Amino acid sequence: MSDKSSTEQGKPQSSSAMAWHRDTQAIHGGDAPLDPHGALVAPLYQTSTFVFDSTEQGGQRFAGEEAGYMYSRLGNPTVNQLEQRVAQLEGMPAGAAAATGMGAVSATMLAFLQQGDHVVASDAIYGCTFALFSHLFERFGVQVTFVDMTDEAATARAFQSNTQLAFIETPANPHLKLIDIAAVSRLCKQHQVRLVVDNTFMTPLLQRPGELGADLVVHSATKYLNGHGDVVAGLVTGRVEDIELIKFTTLKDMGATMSAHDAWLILRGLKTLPVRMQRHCENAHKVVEYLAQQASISKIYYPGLESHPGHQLVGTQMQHAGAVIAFDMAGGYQAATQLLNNLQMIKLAVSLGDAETLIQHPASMTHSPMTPEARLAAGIGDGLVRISVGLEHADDIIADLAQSFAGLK
Ligand code: 4LM
Repeated sequence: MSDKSSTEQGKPQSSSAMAWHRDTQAIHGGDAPLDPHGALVAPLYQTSTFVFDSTEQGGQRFAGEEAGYMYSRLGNPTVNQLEQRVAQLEGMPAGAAAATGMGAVSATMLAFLQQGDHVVASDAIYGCTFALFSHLFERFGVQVTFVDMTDEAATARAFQSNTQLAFIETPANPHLKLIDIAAVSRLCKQHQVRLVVDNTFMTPLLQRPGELGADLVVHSATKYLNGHGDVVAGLVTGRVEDIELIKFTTLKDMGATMSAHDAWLILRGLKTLPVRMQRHCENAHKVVEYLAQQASISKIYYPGLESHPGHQLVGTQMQHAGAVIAFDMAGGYQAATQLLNNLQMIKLAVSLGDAETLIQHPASMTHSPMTPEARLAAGIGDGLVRISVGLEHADDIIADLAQSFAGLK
């Protein structure tokens, strides 16, 4: 089987679509010509395989000599439309969709790594990304140095002659550590290392890492991009050659590709991304103002607060502080547990970016794959709580928090 197809996949974005406002790209990005019935909404190509006119045609498609689809793991029109839309939003030439955010992270990293290579990674990342980099990569002879990427000198020292990739999340999960993407990108360029940025918490509406020098931008599309809590999915965008390598090696052969149905749901979700993000952010501001008055909270982590390290990046690197807030309960694990257990409307669940406000306990949930030492080093304590502020009326979110804070013993 050829490693390449010559379908629409990886095709550079048209210049007119790249010039649209993001609100327009969120709705029309990747639009195909009208379907034969004139349906407004692009059809869902819920098919595993594609029929050839002749044996010769099938052979030519597999050889990459004729454009056209072959098999949905190798490419699907619905998935391709989503890939193009997200690439446009990120301002990147091409995109690849994965079955989950972790599928996107692992397919992206593994496409460029081999035994003996080294990765420089931020010490503040999602728990399963940490597990992938530390536990799994080690088994395959790839070493990762975790470093505080807000410290430029320490980051510079972490690069080695065999470093192939650098990986950051900003704002980072779970407590919103901010990293200067342009500064890390300069270091990466000096060392001829690709920079991968996980942009899940911001979405391309609030931050476009490609414009700041990132080579590859990954997403858990499970979160804001879909926005409705009914899909797990991932995306990566970047240069055409890099995306083709990811698509036709790690994604194709390891098989973590996205289903057409999930792509169709995310295409629908994306249409409201700009209005959802605006409301998420407005609500988060109100919630953080409320949290700031609570005596039982010892520390709040929110990039919009002037006290937050890296706050100067809000308004420059990132257009807004976003809608995820973390805070330390002065009473530690017990107080955090009580607060979470007494909520009524707010849902106690991992994930973020949904219409529903979600709250969780990182040390025992999203960041439980980290070793206690790594959690300690990253400042993820047992009293830490993370809230993803949803789209409900802000007064109702605050009222639920208020009744739970009032009940703390
Ligand atoms: C959570 N996060 O935090 P999939 N990158 C970032 C993430 O936050 C996540 C992933 C990748 C959470 C999941 C339970 C910054 C996930 C991985 O879950 O594989 O789509 O994304 O609550």
